[in-house]
Amino acid sequence: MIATQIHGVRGRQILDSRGRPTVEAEVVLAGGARATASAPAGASRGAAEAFELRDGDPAHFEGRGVITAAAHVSGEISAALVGRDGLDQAGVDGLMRKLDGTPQLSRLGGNAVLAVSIAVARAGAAAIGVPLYRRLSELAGGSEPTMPMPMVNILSGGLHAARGMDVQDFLVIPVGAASYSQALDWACRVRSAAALLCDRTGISTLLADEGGLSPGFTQSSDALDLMVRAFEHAGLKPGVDVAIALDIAANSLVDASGRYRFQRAGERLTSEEMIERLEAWTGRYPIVSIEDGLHEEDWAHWPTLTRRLGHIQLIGDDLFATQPARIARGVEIGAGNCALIKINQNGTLTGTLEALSTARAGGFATVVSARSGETEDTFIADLAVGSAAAQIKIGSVRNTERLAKYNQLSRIEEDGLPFAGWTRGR
Ligand code: 2PG
Ligand code: MG
Repeated sequence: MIATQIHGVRGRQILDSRGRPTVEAEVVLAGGARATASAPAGASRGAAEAFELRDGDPAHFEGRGVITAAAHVSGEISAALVGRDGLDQAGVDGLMRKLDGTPQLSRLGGNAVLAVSIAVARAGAAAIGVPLYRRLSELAGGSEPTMPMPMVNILSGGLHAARGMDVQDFLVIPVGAASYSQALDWACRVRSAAALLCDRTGISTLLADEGGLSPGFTQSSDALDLMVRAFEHAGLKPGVDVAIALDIAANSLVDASGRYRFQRAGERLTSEEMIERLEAWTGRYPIVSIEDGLHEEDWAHWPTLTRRLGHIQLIGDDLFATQPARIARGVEIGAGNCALIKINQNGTLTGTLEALSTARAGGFATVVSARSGETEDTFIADLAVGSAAAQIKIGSVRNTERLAKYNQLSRIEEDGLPFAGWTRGR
């Protein structure tokens, strides 16, 4: 018997930040190391994501239960993994994929497989007595652990705020910050300033799903104006200290005819018009990053978007869905210049690390990202540092499921790691 051999794996149903069930896995190694980990869940989802297995029983959590997925963890997955070396991450992940037997992990559930995958990584790190980010750095091929630049949600619309605004996320990137802790300080100042400005004009300051505000503007330009005013109110220079990132989440705008529908503003744009709109905003506002500016299957127009706006960061989220093959296609045709990395879009840690290295090899930037449905699990903080992704997107600086990750980064920062800073599109 070796101490890092998997002794047992258990699954259970817990709740996420929207009060919806999700899978937690608990892994015990033979030497006594023990770890739990849980799967996040998205609201705006790409078609190429790993499958989220839900029970569909209307009498139990409105059909959203994950009892079946949790049972797969305690049953089939546990039976296959017991006795395997917990330090053989690629072997463990490969075995689960094989056991599942489907391209999108739809039989056992991507939520079941992912929870086990990251619990194994955490248990392995505990067994050998190293911080998780160090273990992840090793698994990522020895990248130098680096503190990521955070992009922090300030205003929400789309599926994260009952479609109160057309654009899903307005975020701040503290581009001029010299350290992670300074970036966090500035982001908190901007978040407070935005709330104060909303409050003064009688706009509700209740929280959207990721802890952002949702002022419910009809025009996206009003939200962009508010961002700039919040920067100034916080005493920070727009475009120098702090800049704007957008997540358009264009998938959720497309109507049956393939047009981009800005429902609140009463507009329907073609792909060309959408590109022009993004270009106009970028000319008028200090925008340095735009995510999912076009639909996930609008491959025909992504290269045009990239030619026109490639001086800033253009992120593919639903477009790539953390699938190495889709990222490789994006690199090949010039669709965007950055890949969003979400562990549950891929389904395993090994697959996620492969997505990261595919992006990096193609010269793309990377952002490790949380989902709108999260738990107190802080895995992605260690992943962003260990893989040297250079950027992280967690949501707003509100709500414990978000703060747990920011706080984990603050703990890691004590180890004196270098800060990625901001290099693109200022
Ligand atoms: C996104 C994410 C996180 P969701 O679109 O980038 O903000 O949202 O988890 O709902 O897909
Ligand atoms: Mg997105």
